[in-house]
Amino acid sequence: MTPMTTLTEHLKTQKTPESLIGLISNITATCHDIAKLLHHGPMNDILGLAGAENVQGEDQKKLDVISNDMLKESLAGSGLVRGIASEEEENCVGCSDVGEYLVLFDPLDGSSNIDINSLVGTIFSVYRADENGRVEDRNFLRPGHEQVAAGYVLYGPSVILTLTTGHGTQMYMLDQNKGIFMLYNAKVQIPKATKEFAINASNQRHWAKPMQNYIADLLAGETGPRQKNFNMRWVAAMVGDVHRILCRGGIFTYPWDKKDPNKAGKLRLMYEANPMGFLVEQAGGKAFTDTMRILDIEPEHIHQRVPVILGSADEVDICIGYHTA
Ligand code: AFP
Repeated sequence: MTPMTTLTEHLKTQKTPESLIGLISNITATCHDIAKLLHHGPMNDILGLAGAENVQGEDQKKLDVISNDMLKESLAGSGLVRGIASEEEENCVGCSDVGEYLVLFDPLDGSSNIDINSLVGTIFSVYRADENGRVEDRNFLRPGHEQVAAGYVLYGPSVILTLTTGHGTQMYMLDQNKGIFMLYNAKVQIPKATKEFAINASNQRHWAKPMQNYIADLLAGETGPRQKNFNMRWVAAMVGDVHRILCRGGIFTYPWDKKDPNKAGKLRLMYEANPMGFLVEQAGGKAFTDTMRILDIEPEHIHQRVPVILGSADEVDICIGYHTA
């Protein structure tokens, strides 16, 4: 049997700097600890609400808070990180004044799934720190195309790490006994065409006209203008929907809607759209708002929200076509 390649070994073949390998190992080791907590969920008294709201005005689950603290502590103690920004923290948190990296994360994406034992994940995004000294929020406001690494750990029937350092997208599976991530897909490739879409259809009446028209044409199936039948999936955790798309193609969208016209979308640019956009592009897919490439957005705020349309390249082009017509 061919020996399997570990995460560290594979990163070395990509000539990844030692410090970045150390940082990724730090993040994935913490995710392994989060996976162990999730595994014993109901026995650990970690389910349910924490009794507070995060900066986005959303109810925090106990596990949102616990996993945020675990990542914050391990990254701060690594000596590799200048500062972190998290979906669960109001402002960035300074770590080491000489750390080489800035790390942004959503510690537990899809946390409404925790209590029903369904998919959740940790999403992270890494930039090189540019200035010495203390960090402020403004140091994090850089476009997604400057990320040096991005990934997620999906806590499902298997614990999966999907990672890019700009050399394609790879998938690794956690060997629970050894606590090591093993490479199993060295070149993730999203099919260009698809017959599957993901959208929270309960918001349909709130969508803008172009999204209404696009989804109506998908639903019309083979008798409509697309002349083929589409299937729909919705995990309610972006990490689960994006994982499916990386495995077998599809289009995922969380569009702007009129429900809360002051919000540009539901998903966060820095913790969700940028890292997922990097992974999807590195796997041959596309990631757009309704008008532009996500990775080219100049962020204005660390908690900024954006509309998201990502997945199979041809299908994203078609969807964007409805918005630019
Ligand atoms: P939480 O992390 O607060 O559960 O939000 C998850 C999420 O931001 C994203 O992962 C999902 O795609 C989306 O929300 C689900 O939203 P709906 O509640 O509209 O299904």
